[in-house]
Amino acid sequence: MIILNRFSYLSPKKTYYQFMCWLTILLLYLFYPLSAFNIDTKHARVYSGKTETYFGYSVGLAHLTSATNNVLIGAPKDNYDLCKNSDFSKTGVIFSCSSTTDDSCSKFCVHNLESILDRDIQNVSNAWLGVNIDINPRKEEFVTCGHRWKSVFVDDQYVKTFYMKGFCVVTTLNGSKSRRPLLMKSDKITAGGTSLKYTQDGQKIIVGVLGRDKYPGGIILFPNVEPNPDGKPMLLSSNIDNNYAGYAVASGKFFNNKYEYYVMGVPRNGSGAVLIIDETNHIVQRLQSESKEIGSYFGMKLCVADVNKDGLDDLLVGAPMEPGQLREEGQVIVYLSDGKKLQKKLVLFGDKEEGARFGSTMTLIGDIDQDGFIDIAIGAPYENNQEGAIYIYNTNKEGLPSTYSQKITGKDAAMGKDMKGFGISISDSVDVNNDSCPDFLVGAYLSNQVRLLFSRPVLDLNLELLPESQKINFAEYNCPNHGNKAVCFKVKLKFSYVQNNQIPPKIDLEGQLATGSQSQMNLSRSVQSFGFKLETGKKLEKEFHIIVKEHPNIFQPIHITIQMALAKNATCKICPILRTKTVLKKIPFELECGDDDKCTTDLKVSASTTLKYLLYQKEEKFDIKVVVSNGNNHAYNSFATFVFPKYLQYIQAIKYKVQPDFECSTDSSAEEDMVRCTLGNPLPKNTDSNLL
Ligand SMILES: [Ca+2]
Ligand SMILES: [Ca+2]
Ligand SMILES: [Ca+2]
Repeated sequence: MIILNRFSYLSPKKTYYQFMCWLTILLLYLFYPLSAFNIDTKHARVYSGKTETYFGYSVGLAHLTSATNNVLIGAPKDNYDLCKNSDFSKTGVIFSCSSTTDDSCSKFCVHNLESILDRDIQNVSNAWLGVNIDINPRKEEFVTCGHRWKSVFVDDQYVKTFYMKGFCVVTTLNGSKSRRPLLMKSDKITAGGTSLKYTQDGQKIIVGVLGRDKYPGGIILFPNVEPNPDGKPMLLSSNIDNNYAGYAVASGKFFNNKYEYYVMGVPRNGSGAVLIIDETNHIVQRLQSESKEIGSYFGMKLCVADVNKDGLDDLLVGAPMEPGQLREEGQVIVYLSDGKKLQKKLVLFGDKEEGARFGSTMTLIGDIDQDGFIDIAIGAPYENNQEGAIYIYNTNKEGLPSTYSQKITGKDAAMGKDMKGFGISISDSVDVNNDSCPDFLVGAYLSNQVRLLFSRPVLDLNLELLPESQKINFAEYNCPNHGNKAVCFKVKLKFSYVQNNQIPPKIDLEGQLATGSQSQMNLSRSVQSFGFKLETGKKLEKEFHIIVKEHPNIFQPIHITIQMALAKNATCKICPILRTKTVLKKIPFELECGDDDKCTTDLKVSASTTLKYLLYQKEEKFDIKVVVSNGNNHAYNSFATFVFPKYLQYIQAIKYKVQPDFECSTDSSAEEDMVRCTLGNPLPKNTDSNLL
């Protein structure tokens, strides 16, 4: 088969090369169906920290305010040496940076706390301040913790020992005032601030704390008000082992009553568990890991999001150490709420790479592809020998799909730098450059790098592929083809798009139309390229003539595929990404075999000859007349084979009352010769095919 459109003819040679090119693209498409979508990795903003400071271990992106830099980056192993009167070392540092300039970070005096804390009873060296950052969703402030912050403990003999109690601090985004510590006063805890999260209304701060000695950990809930109230410990009862309860915290309105419930991960409870608790510290649901692996760390990370847009929050639970086929591939288990309970729905895996620890980070990044449904980024910071990667999952009306739409590796976002640990932290999204497309931060702490990634506008192309008839009549030779008659049909292609602020009013597109039956793709697939300018609000039509030239398998439909792309020379400043790129239409052949489309033939063959007997040693020419009749449905791909001994010589077949594509070919083996003749495709019902 070849394709013609009304403007140009493709030579078979050109078609072949285009076909090979297309085939390569198609195979790539088949094997990497979810390559780049709309997050731009070529123009990311770069922030670099000092070596071995874990710069980027945490990140936070705030809405632009009048006074502040809106990029916050934690470097928990950096030296705090800027703010006045400080002689602590390696406390950990928060940097604030501009979202409009690369490497524009300066240290943020978030813990200038000498006026609040008695330094005799504090040791803030190696405190890991900046281990996490959460930005208040309702107010220009953020909270960060140093979970290794040490406080003094005085025993009965007045012996002082320091132990790691942890510490968090709330501060305004512009740093001008209100540095408010959150003090961990319970003696039962350690590493307070291992995790933290604002409640959805920003009124409370949920701080995850680990248990000390025989005590299990849990949550301390701090009211987010001035001046400095104590938190409410919501620790688990002591008959539960110290099992890292509180390693991850979250909150969500999961159930029909729309109350906000608290969630804590308990990753060392066997293979891990997650508890949903209410305001009175009552456990309302327990999610237990189904993994057989002790130490899969189910519950090490949590993400609350309404992934199926039914108004009820759902929960994603990370199990980053979960092995698959390989060690520490990691996975994320998705629980959907039915209003009464969270129910396990599906498991996400990323690319199942060894040691990736997929699910170490999960962030709701807003509607990154602008389709009205929220999107989620999941980090696998140790994938590919610690290079790291993030995976983007776009929810849709069915919920969260099991396949990702884009994977960004550390290498993709390297911009010439070394990248390690990419995906350890992912911020919420904010449109920082005013193009209506959300942007977000990703940290790569092992190489002390952070990237601000920009999403690109998405163009929803309306693509319609309309064949002139629903079936191809192969019995009807309706168009000329190099002096012969051939079977032809037309397809019409309609394009349009709706412009918004981000999409230019005129846009150059290019496309490829390919035909072939899937089973014979490498035999008969044929491609044509075309380019055009599309204007907003206008429909554009193109018509293609398709010639069916070869002998197709007419029991397989013809596959017509349109693949669209932005023109390579498109002149847009920020070019959009096409959401609808491919349309496939399958057009079956008209078999004319009744309502059931099953072709039951009734082929009969008879042969007669002009010769009564052969005389030995006498050369004599004679005819054999063969009549094949078909009494039932059309017979497709039918042929007659003549086999005769070597002492006879075949001269020619004379067609007489046969179908147009009659063709004979010869073949031979050691003992006999053969002639094979096609009988027409089809040999219509109630007809004879006579060969001489
Ligand atoms: Ca939901
Ligand atoms: Ca979306
Ligand atoms: Ca943007």
